[in-house]
Amino acid sequence: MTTHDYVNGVNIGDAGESVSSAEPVTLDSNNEATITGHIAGDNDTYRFTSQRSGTVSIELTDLEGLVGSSIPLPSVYLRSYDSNGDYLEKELGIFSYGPYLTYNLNAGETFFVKVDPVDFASTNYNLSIRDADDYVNGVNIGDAGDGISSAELVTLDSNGEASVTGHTIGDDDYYRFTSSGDGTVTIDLSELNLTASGEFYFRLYDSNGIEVVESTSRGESKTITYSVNADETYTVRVDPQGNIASSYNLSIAAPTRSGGSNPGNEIGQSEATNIALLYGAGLGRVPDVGGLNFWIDQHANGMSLGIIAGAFLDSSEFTNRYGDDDIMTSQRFLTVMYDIFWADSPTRRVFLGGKRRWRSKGFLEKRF
Ligand SMILES: [Ca+2]
Ligand SMILES: [Ca+2]
Ligand SMILES: [Ca+2]
Ligand SMILES: [Ca+2]
Repeated sequence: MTTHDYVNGVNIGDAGESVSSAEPVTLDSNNEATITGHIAGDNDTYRFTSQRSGTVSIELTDLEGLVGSSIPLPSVYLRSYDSNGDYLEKELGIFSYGPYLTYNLNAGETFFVKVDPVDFASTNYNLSIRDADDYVNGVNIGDAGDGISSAELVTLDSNGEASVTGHTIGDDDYYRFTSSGDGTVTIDLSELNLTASGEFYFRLYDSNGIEVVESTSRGESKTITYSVNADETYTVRVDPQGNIASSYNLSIAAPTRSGGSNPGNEIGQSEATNIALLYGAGLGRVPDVGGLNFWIDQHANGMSLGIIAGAFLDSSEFTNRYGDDDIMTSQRFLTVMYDIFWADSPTRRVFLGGKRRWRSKGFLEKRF
């Protein structure tokens, strides 16, 4: 058993008793540091300097005689102090879990932590300063919501994948994602740092908020697989039992649309644009959303653009405005088409280069 204190692996002898004699600790670029120490009735006090803004979790673990013991001896207080050395708060380590505190830091800010045994207790300990924020695809989102309704949105990339680096201090973290395809989603929870008795639940909820998978296995990693449907939203819950603090990695690999069962019922952006242009050509106006989606669905289900163009020309909207295209002369039809395109500049711009080819009303159907 060592009786020395180690800051990031360096033996510093014995950390000071109070704020005024605190051992200095420079946090790394992630605002993290690891200390292994020993107390024998004395206090160990450390001074931390933040490298950036964010929330840190200060965790005291591996207290001897606490883990697995029903008798809370020795008991140890973890105390924090602000940059002026003014006392902030304390947490007592008992039973299975060591104490932890959180602190919101500004870049360059200093704070102090004291390991303070009750009644001259002796124990080894680990003291970890960890970045306590959650990151979705590398973006700091603070803390993911603690319920389904406040779940953090996770955007999947074109491969259906996303990664989360998170942290819990006994609270739950919920994340929701929408699968773009039908198939099996695989969700990994890993890199948990647990005490011997720490346990995580890991749950998946469907779009109705019904729990569909529960993983209760112990260990440093867990995997959920589930058959998901395209365009449905699912929620993942990182659910530590008790007040354990831990960081974790969460990765999501969902099926993509190309792996879906009915790609034939999807049309591309250029096809949708063609239908929108048909509105301009056939009706002389910008499409309404409902009508555009109706014709996009018709086209996705096999109706050709030529037939759709004909439907526009036969519509009461066209007939009421310009007359029946089936009985109008070709000269009249061309005049109508020119009126439409000259009146509607975005459409006209698209068709201007080809206007000399307007020789018969059959052109409109051939054009598409
Ligand atoms: Ca010490
Ligand atoms: Ca000491
Ligand atoms: Ca969190
Ligand atoms: Ca949370």
